[in-house]
Amino acid sequence: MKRILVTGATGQIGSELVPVLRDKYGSDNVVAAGHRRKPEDEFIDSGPYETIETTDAESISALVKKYRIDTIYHLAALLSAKAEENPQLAWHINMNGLQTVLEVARHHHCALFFPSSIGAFGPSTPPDNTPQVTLQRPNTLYGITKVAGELLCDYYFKKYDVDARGVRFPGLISYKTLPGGGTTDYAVEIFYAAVKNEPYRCFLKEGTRLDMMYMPDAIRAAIELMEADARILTHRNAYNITAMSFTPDQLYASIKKELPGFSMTYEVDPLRQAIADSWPHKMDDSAARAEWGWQPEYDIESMTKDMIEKLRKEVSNVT
Ligand code: AKB
Repeated sequence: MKRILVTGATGQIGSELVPVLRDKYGSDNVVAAGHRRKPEDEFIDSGPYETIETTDAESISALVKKYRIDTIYHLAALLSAKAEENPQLAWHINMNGLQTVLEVARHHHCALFFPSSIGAFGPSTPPDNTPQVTLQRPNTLYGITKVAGELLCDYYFKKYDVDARGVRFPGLISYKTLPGGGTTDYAVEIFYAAVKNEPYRCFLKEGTRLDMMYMPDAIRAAIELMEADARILTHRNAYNITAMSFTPDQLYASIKKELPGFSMTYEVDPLRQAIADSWPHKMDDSAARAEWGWQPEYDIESMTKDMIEKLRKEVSNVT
């Protein structure tokens, strides 16, 4: 039986990963750890919750000992646009946080999941069918922490035998928790506007094509990778994975099929546009498919339908 610690548990990925892990491995075996933010009562009531500082090795070690943790999903990080606003803080949280957790994993023999990103690529990377192994010269601080993170995870695997594994997530679309501070956040915000019958002003320009994925696929990918037999993994840190690739206008058209009255205009944010322009349009995820059987379930149509249905319920519950 796995005993799991999830850092960044109250964030966009963590708030959906924790309940799935608790269903699968048992509530008491999954410790959710967040930084200050007070989570929903439902989240605390469903299993152990602890407040941590991701760069404080002693307190994380103490948690790992207390709960006899053997696997860490290390999700605590600043997203791309937030990281550009405060690069020093982003380095501290994303890099020093990862190194701290890798050290804890080394001393306590834990496996570790690290979420890399399309942000690990840069303007000189081939943008179409971006290969698994290719040029990685990102020009954002976020991207630099993601490439360095991939390399550090590989280093800890080779030097200290830490079972570190990771994926390069595309933009993630979800209805439970807003992302906050990312470049792909438009693809989440647009649904909130649509279900509230409000117009949406998109901060990326028409034609900006990026890889995307619906959260249930992302959660399944993380768990399947961590469950995979170590002997079949070659590209551990980190695998390209994608589910769909679209532009804001294509997402708008897909939502309009469901909600014909919805309207969208563009008000481009130069910071986030520049970040998006440096990222791939569509990654080649054949290594993940071949090595551990990665297969997405949702495409743009099925994701759009499900998002609208689920978000309508969420929005009507809070109003
Ligand atoms: C962001 O936009 O910063 C993230 C990512 C693609 O890594 N969603």
